[in-house]
Amino acid sequence: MTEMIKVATIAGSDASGGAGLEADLKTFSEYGLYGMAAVTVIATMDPDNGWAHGVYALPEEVIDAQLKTVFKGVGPIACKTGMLGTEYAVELTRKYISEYKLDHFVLDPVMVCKGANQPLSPELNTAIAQKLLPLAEIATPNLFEASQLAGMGEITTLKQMEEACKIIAGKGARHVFLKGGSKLAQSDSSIEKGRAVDLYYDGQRFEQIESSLIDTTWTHGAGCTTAAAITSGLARGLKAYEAIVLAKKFISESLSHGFPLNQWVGPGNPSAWRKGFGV
Ligand code: PXL
Repeated sequence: MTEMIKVATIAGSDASGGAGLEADLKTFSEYGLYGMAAVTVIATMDPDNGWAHGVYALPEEVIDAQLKTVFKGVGPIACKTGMLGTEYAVELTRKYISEYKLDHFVLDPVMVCKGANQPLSPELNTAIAQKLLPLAEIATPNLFEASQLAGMGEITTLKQMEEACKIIAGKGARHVFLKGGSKLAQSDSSIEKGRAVDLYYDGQRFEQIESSLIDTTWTHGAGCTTAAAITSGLARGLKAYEAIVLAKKFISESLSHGFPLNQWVGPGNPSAWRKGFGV
């Protein structure tokens, strides 16, 4: 009997299935891992109201009980966070990750959902930066999240991305993967149109990770899937940079096979990675 590698996500549930812990678990599975989940909030979307998002936080004791199940009861080798939603979820996450000395912790600092342009709250963003960045093996902010974590204004150039990475690493993340994605080429004229440029920083060295932009609107859950793929790579023994490069391939494949769920939203397809299942 081969032993399964166990990983966990501490994240919100996306009832529509494309993002949040649903995306994480699907991704873990594609990497051949055993996935666990502690639910922090439940996100809903209303088809009678233009797909407006609702976010329902679970009570503190329910999150605590789930984290106990996951960390004390089983013990993952790696863990990621997604939408935490409340300051008590941030504090509980800090407590369990430090108590169980989890090295492979990937912090995806989710601050808004695509489609909901209201940041959850500035206090929450500060708590994430103060309590979770010091524990993170890798932080995976997008441009907006990086500006919040670094306490900078809007990030529109590669130079500002470098500055943000340095500040975020200074706050304790051992590696930073800052996703410039499709946005950067729109605001930094030195970036060739049609290229997606992300930046990796390990505290000393920068690496630009470039890919061609995938022309799709079906990108729901891309951030969650990327961070889950990075976590999976670490769980499988890859170094941070290797895990990121592999995760980029995984998400590119997923986004190349995205599909609509309805007129509002469509996810990538993390199972696109699995070639030739004969159907
Ligand atoms: O994609 C960000 C995200 C993360 N987590 C949950 C979400 C979303 C966006 O919809 O619902 C639970």
